[in-house]
This record gives sequence, C-alpha cells and structure tokens, in this order.
Amino acid sequence: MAGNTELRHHWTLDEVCALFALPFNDLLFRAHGVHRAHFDANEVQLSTLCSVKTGGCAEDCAYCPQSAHYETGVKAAKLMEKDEVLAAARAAKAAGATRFCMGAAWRSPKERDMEKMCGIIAGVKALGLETCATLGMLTKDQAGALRQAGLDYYNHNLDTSEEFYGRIITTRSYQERLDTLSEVREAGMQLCCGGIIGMGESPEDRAALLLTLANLPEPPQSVPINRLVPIAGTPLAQAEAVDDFDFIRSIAVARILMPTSYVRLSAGREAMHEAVQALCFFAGANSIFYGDTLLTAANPEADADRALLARLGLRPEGSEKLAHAA
Ligand code: SAM
Ligand code: DTB
Ligand code: SF4
Repeated sequence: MAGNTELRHHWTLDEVCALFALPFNDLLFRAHGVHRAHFDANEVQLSTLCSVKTGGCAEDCAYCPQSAHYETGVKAAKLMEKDEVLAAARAAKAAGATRFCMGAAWRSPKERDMEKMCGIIAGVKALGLETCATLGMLTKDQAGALRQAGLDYYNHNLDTSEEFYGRIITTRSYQERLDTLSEVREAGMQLCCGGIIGMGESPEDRAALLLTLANLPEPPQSVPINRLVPIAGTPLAQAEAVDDFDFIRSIAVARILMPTSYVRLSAGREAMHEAVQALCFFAGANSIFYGDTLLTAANPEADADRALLARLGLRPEGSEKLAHAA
C-alpha cells in the first residue's frame, strides 16, 4: 500500500496548522475517514519491544532514561546474548505480536556489535516474526548489512521539529538523523520514524514534525507517536503533561498526512486513560507496543491490552491467520 504516488501531497506548514486548528469533531471525522479508506479500521498491529542493550548511552537526549548524562537509576548492561533475545522473541510471538523491535542505547553501533546484531536479527527473522531494530546512527555499509541479515524495519525517530531539536539533544544534529533515514531507505528497509509529544514543544513544532515526516522522499511506513514518559533525573522530569485532546489531535493529523502509514500509539499508554486510547484508535492509530515493558519504562500489561482491544472489537493484525493455523 505504501508508496502510492497518487496519494502524495506535499503539505505546507500552514495547511498542517489548519488541520490542528479544526474543531475536534471535524478533525476526527476526517482522520477516521482517511483511516477507513486505507486500512481495516478494526485491526491493530502489535509490536513487542526488547531492550537488547540497555543504558550508558553517550547521547544527551533530554527525555531518555538511558542517557549516561543523567542519574535515572537505569543500570547499564551489555548487549544481550542471542539465545536470550530469541527466547524473548518466541514469547512475543506466542503472545500474539507480529513484529519484534530490538532497541540498543547506542549513538551508533560498533563493528563488533554489528556482527552480533546481524546474527540476532537473522535468528528472530527465522522465527517468522517481522524484525525491527533501533541502534542509533548508521553508515551505508551498516544499513546494507542489517538488510542482508533480514531486518525489515529500522526505527530512527526525528523526535520533534528541527527548530526545537537543539533544546532536546545537543550531541547530534537533525541532519545526522535525516542522513541515517536516507541510508535506511536506500538499503531497502522500511522506515519506522516518528517523535515525542509533550516535551514543551509548541503547537507549530508538532505541526512541523509531522510535516517533515510526511514530506520525506517516502513517508515512513511506520510512524510511532510517543507521549513523553517523564523520567526522574532527566531534564524533562517535570515537563507539563500534554493535554489529552492535543495528543489525540496529533494522532489524527499524522493519519491525514500519512494515509497509508501505520501510526503507532507508542510510549505513554501506561498513564493514558483507556477512553483516550480508544479515541486515538478512532483518530487513526493502528499499531501499539504490546508487552509489559517498553525499553525500560512500564507499558500496560499484555492481558489488559488484549482485554481493551476485545472491548473495542479490535482484532490484533495477523490473529485470523493464527486462528486458521490452530
Ligand atoms: N538509541 C537509539 C536512538 O536514539 O535512535 C534507539 C533507542 S531510543 C530509546 C528510541 C526512541 O525512544 C527515541 O527516539 C524516543 O523517541 C523514544 N523515547 C525514549 N525515551 C522516551 C520517553 N521517556 N518518553 C517517550 N519516548 C521516549
Ligand atoms: C519508539 O518510538 N518508542 C520506543 C521505540 N521507538 C524504540 C521506545 C520508547 C521508550 C520509552 C522509554 C523507555 O522505555 O525507556
Ligand atoms: Fe541514547 Fe537513544 Fe536514549 Fe538518545 S534516545 S540517549 S540515543 S538511547
């Protein structure tokens, strides 16, 4: 479905701001219509995260519990062994996830890490799961090697607008992020790229982030919209919580700007009322992180998520195939 050129529209900042300014009902009605035109509106894709290398990261991302710049209580660990990762991937598959996302707290992977990661990715792929990894910045060769190993998606977020970026991260530039995105695309992998709402950014920053994503040479096939999980010890520990309706608006605008992309209601669901999540699904979110932990922070229990989906009549993507196979 992705890459349908007829659907391409090069949005302007004014147009995106105008979407945000619509009355809530008008915005949601429009977003839901776009959603229904391109997806089964009652299906949600489930991705399970695994922090394969936790903590001790050299970057200073102001939101992140894993940055070595802040005292957050997260203990640094070494890259997990392949067998441990494969056990987690098997469990994720058995619980109903279709994609396994491996996160590493690196600025960029070192050569030794690359070898090990490629073996891990090949192993996860062989289990019949879609594979995703987020390992920091990549060179062309590294992107090629990951693709070769069987990596389907690479996650690399722009996080916020280019204008606001310097207030959140000083150890790398927006352009470096864009460069990695382009290496990932050129290597033939699907892109998972989104951002965080609730870091003190202005409404224009939110609009600019979504605009940048939508106007990439190809919109990312997967767009994670995270709501900041405030972490004690980080500079954003006391950030003012984003208004629920503004968060839902961001999901709706992402859906309208990127009609064929999966929009993931990502971090932050643990602190989100189920009614707010339901409105996010109506607004066009059709993917979640599924499993009791994100990378280090809590996520709703898998049982609670299965119950929520069932109450809303939403089916996990791929569940019909499983039912037929059983
Ligand atoms: N180190 C790699 C990188 O930065 O690309 C990969 C891991 S990093 C933890 C992946 C993403 O998680 C970040 O880009 C950010 O969007 C999200 N994230 C991290 N901490 C978060 C928090 N406290 N709240 C919401 N999202 C968060
Ligand atoms: C994304 O956009 N969100 C995920 C994933 N990509 C790697 C990570 C969320 C992390 C939340 C904080 C934590 O668990 O440490
Ligand atoms: Fe490191 Fe990624 Fe956290 Fe930034 S977001 S500190 S790069 S793990």
